[in-house]
Amino acid sequence: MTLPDLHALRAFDAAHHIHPFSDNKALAEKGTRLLTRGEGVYVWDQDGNKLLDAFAGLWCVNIGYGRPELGEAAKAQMDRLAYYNSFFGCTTEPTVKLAAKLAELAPGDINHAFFTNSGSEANDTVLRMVRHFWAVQGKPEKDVFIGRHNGYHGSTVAGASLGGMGAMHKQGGLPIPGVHHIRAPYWFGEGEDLSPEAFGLQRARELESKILELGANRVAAFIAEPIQGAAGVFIPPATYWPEINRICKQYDVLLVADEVICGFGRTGEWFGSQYLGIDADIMPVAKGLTSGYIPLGAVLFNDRVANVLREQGGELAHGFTYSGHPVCTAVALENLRILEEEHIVERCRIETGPYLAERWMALSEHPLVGEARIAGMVGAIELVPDKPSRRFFDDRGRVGGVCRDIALRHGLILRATWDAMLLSPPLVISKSEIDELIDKAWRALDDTQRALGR
Ligand code: PXG
Repeated sequence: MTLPDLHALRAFDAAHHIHPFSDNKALAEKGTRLLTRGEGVYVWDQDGNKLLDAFAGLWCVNIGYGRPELGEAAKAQMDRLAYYNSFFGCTTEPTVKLAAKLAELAPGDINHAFFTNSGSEANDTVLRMVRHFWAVQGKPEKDVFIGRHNGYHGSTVAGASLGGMGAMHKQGGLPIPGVHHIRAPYWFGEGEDLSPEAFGLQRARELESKILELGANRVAAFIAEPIQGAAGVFIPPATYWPEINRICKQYDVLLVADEVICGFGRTGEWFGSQYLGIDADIMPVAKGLTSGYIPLGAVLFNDRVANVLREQGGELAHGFTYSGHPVCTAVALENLRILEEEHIVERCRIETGPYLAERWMALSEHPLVGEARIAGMVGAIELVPDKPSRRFFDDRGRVGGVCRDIALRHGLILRATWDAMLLSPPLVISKSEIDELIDKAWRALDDTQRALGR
């Protein structure tokens, strides 16, 4: 397609396409960026600009762009059997193989998969299945979920309710009844004078207080991201998750670790639960499961939950036309094959992840940076007005937006949440590409500093 055609498409976009999580009026006036091609860690836009995508699309393109094997797997499956459902006692070969593969990869006795099309649908599935799990054991009153403020679990009714995003709750009458939220272990923003360790314990114990307030007989599950992503990559203090494990066990509350971002190598382990030592009963996954090449999510369950659903659950009154879509599961299998056979997760853990961490953490020396943090290949830097104080800018969010736009002009895609710049590159990023990423980040920080007149 020629360039003028691409620009015409942007006009159609403004006229006809409503974008998610966007001020659509402002966007139509400004014009969207139209991405045309991707290879490895790079994407190209309508003007031919080559951009280093340090955000892996939307936390998902773990194997990088442009791997032909995934398209070939999709085509082979489409040619053989483009679709069949998993209802009426049926199944398909790639879907069975994927369920078995996930049982092998997932920690402990998490051995069972229910397939969805997205992370949001996975979390809607969690809500319904967990309530059913307790109800069929004679505990229908054990139906309350506890999530976290600024948690992100998707944009469907249950997903957005389990999440704790205030702006989402304001639209559409959310959260639904039976969902409560506790505060997050966001030490940089809220830890005040406590040590990270003391703060981690304090925030974990908010779960215990909430369970006691509501009554353990009423609390069905606690849901949280191992590392809170969209909110700003909150890497919890080391004391947080062991205490959460203890509390969930003590009060017999199911622990749901939302692995949609952390799953499939993001932290250098296959799952964030392994990286942080989380004893999850249930793990919703999506994104990196197919590296974003095709939509697919799943809920992974341990033996305890699956056995109750099987033995006592009766007919499961839940499912989607595309639960276990064979083309999507074939693509996922190919993605997992590449992650495994090319040792991508392992390399991220022992070689490229530590190198990225060393270089990313050095950004904390920049006068604009209040903190740098990273786990495997997911990280953040906090931009601050006054380095040692851990204080936010008064007009919170503006400087992050300025830095994001400047980074883009340097050919680097970084995500901004408020004034935190977020990092989540494809896991295949090489050391020289990491050098390029960091050089561009430094330049973006310097230019942002200049733009602030400092
Ligand atoms: N759980 C987590 C932890 C997520 O990050 C979802 C569930 C929902 O997945 P789907 O596939 O339904 O989108 C997500 C998605 C952002 C951003 O701005 C993050 C997500 C989605 C959209 C925007 O960082 N994460």
